[in-house]
Amino acid sequence: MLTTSDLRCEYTSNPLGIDAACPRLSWILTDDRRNQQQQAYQVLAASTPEHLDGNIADLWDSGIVQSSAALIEYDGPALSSGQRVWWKVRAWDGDGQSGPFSEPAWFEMGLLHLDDWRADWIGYPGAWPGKALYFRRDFPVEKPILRARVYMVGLGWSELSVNGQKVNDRVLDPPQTNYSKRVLYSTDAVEDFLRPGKNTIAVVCGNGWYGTIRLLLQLNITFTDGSQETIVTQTYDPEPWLVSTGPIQENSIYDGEVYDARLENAGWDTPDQAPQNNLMAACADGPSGKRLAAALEPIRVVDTLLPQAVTQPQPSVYVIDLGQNIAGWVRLRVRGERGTRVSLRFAEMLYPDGTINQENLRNARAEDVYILKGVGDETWEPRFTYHGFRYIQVSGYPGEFTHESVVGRVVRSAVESSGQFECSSTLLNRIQQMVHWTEAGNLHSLPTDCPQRDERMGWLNDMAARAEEAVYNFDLARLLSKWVADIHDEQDPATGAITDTAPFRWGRRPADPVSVCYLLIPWLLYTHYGDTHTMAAHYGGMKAWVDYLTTRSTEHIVEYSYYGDWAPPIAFGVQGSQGSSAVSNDTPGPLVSTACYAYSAVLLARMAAVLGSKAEAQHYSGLAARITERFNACFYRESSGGYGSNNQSSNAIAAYMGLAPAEHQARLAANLAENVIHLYNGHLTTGNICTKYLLESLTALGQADVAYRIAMQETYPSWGYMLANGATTLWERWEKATGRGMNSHNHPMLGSISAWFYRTVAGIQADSEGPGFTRFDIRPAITRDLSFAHASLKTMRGVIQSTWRIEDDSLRMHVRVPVGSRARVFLPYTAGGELREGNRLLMDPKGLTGEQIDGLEIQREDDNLVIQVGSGDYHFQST
Ligand code: RAM
Repeated sequence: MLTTSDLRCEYTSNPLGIDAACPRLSWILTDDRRNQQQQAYQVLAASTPEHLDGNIADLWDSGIVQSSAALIEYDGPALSSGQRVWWKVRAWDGDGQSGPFSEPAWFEMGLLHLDDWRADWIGYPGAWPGKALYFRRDFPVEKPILRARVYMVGLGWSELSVNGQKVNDRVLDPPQTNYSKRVLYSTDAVEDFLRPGKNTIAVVCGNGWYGTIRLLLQLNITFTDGSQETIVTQTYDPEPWLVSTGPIQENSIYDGEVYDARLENAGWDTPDQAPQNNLMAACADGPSGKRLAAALEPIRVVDTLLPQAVTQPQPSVYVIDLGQNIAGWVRLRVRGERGTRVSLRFAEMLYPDGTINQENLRNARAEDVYILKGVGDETWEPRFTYHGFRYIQVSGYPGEFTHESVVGRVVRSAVESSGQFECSSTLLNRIQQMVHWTEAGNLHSLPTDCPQRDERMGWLNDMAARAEEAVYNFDLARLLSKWVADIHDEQDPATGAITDTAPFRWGRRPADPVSVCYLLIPWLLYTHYGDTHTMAAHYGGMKAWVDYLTTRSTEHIVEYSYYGDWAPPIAFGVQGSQGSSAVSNDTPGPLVSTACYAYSAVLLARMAAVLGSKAEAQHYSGLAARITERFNACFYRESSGGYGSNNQSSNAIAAYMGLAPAEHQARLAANLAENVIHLYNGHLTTGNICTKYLLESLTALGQADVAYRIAMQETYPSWGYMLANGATTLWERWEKATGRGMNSHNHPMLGSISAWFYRTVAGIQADSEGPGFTRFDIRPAITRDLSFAHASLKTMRGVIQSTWRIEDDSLRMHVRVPVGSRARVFLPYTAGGELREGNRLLMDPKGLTGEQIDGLEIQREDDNLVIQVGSGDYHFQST
C-alpha cells in the first residue's frame, strides 16, 4: 500500500513563522512493492487539528490531483499573519488504489506585512563598547493564555529568555545578512513559559556581525477569551525596556569572549527579582533591511567532543587536543577562588614545544576568558563568539585539571547530514570524513571559507567548486537558497555586477567571473531538491550578471580575472616580492574567466528553459555557443592538442564546461593523462576551481583510472598528503604551511573530491529531467583499485542507495530507488557474460534474454548495459 509520511513544508517539518505566500508541501512515499509511483494525491488543509481529523478541509481541499509531483504549492485562500494551517495528504498508486491519509502536520505564518510590526528598534545610545547588553521588560498576565509568539531580531547576536528560561536552542542568531537589505526574524512559541501574574521577557545581545547592539521584539499574546495583547520594544510601552551590562564584558567574533562571573546577577531575567542598576533602553536607528522570516536551519551546538589528549607543555599550562579540528567553542568546568582568571586560547596547530601556534589566525585573538565567582562548581560556555580549532591552551586553571574540565562544542547551522560515502579504501574514507568535517564547520548561516582567522566570508569563487560537494553531504535546500538571496542583495542594480563575497565584506565588485555559483546553486537546488522558486526569484539577477559579463567581454573573451584557478601548488603561483602568490602562473586568467562566462550562459539557458522561456533559453544557448567558438579560437592550440598552457587546469576546465568539441576530446584526454602520470607522477597541479574539473573531466573522458590515481595519492600535493601530515579538516593550500598569511587548516574549497565520490565512485547522479531525484542515474566508475563502494543520499523522495562490490570475478550491485522515482543503472557490459537480478537471469552469455523483464528495461549503450528500474531494492550480479 502506498503511504505518505515525513510531511514537510518549505523543506522542513512543521515550520513556525514562515512568510512564503504559497508554501511548498512535500512528503515521502513508501510501499513494500517494487516499481511504485504516485499517480495522484490529495491534500486537505484545515484550521484546527479536529477539523482535519474529521476530514473537514475548511481551508483547502486540493481534490484528487493526477500528478506524480514531489513538491506542490499550497493553493488555498491567501494566508494571514500568524495563521496556523493543519494539513495531511494521501496518494494513489498506479492501479488507482488510494493509501491512507498521513499523520497531520502544520505550518504557521509569521508577520507578513510591515504593518504587523508595532515594535521599533531599541538600543542604548553610547552603550559600552565591547560589552553585551542585557534587556528586560516586565509585564503582567491577567487572563488565561491561548497562545503567545515572540517575533524577534537581536543584533548582532542574541538569546531570548522568558521568566529566566531560555526558550530555544538557537545560538549565534539571527543569520548573517547584509542587514541594510534583509533582516531575518525568528519566531518562538512562548505560551508554556508564561504564568499568571508578573512575567519577565529578557534578551542578551552581543555584537555579532552587525557590530552594534539593536533589538526588535514583538510578543503577541492571544488570550482564551479571544482578546489580544502585544508587548513590543519601544522606549516606553507602557512599561520601559530596561538595559544593563552583565558578566559578558567583551565579545567579538574573532577575538573571543571575556566573562566575569562575579558580575552575574542570578535572577536578573525573572520577575522574582527587581531590576538593579538598569537604565532605560531607547529607540535607536536600526538596519533598514526588509524584515523577512528566517527560513533556514538555525545555528546550534550539534555535538560535544571529549579531549583525546591533555599535555602540560609548561607549568600550569594545559594543552588539550580534541583530535579533530572543529568550529565552535568549549565548555569549561572549574572550581576555585573568586576572581581567578582562566584563559582559553584556540589554535589549529602546535609549536614543536607543544604550545599552541596561532600565527595563521592573523588578527583574530581567539581567546576566551572566564573569571570565577568562586561558588562551588562553575560551568561556562561563551555566547557571542566562535573559533576554529583543534587545540585549546588553558592557563590559570585552578585545582586539578581533568578530561571533563574542557570539552569541545561543535557549533554550526544545524542542517541535516544527507549523504554517506564509504568504500574499501581507508584513505578515501578518511578523505570523505575530512571533507565532511570541513564543510560542516563552514556552514554558519552561509557557506564560509574558514572558521578560525579574521575572515569567515562567503566567497563565491570557493563555492563554484564546493557547492556540489555541499549538496551531496548536507541538506542545504534552505541555507543555500538564503545565500543566493545574500548574493543578490549585493548586486549592483545599475550594472548587474555581483561581489566576490556575500554578504560583501571582502574582495571586489565586480566579482571574479569564476563566481558561477550564483547560477550553479539555483541549478543544484533544482536538480537536487526540485526547487524552482530560487531560480525564478533570481532569474533577473542571474541574467543581469551574465549580461554584465557580456559588457566586459571583447569578442566574447572576458579578460579580467583576480583569482582564477586560485591556490594551486606553490610552484605554480605567480612569484612576487613577497614570495609565491595564490594566483596561478600557468593557467591563464582570461581562459578561466571566459570558460566561466560560457558556463554561466549555459546554466542560464537551462534555467530559462525550466522556467518556460524558450526565447531566453535560445538566446543564452546561442550566446554560449558563440563564446565556445571564440574560446576555441583563442585558447585551443592545434600544436599541443590542448588549451592555454596545456596544463591540467586549462584542459580540465575546457572539458568540464563542455567547451571542447568532440574532435578535440581524444587528444585532450591523452594530454591530461600524460600530464598527470608522466609529468607529475600521478599528482595534480590544480587550484581550488580546477581540482573539481580535473577529476570529473578525466572520468568523463574515459580516464577514470587516472582520476583514481590522483585521488589515492599520498605524497604532495594530495589529500592523502594532508592526512599523512595530521590534517582532520582540509587545508587552504596544498602545502603544509604553519606561519602567518593565507593558511587556514579548515577550508572547504578543495573538498570537491567528495562530490566525485558520490557521483563517480558510487555513481549517484542527479538527472535534470527528473528534478529532486525523481529521475536519476546510478553510474559508478568501477575500478579494480577498490573492492567495494557504497553511498546513500537522503532525497526529497527518500533514501537512494548504491553499492557495488567485486567478488571473485563477479560484480555485485545493490541499488535502492525510492518510491516515486525511476533510475537508470549503468553496468559494464561483459561480452559472453551473464547478468542476474536476484535470482532472475536478465542476460545470458549470448545476449539479452528479453527487452523488458518484469518492469526492467535493458539496453546496451557503448560499453554499458543500461537498466531502467522503478522503485525498490535491486541486487544485480554480473559475471
Ligand atoms: C582568501 C580565501 C578564500 C579565497 C579568497 C579569494 O581570502 O582563502 O577562500 O578563495 O582568498
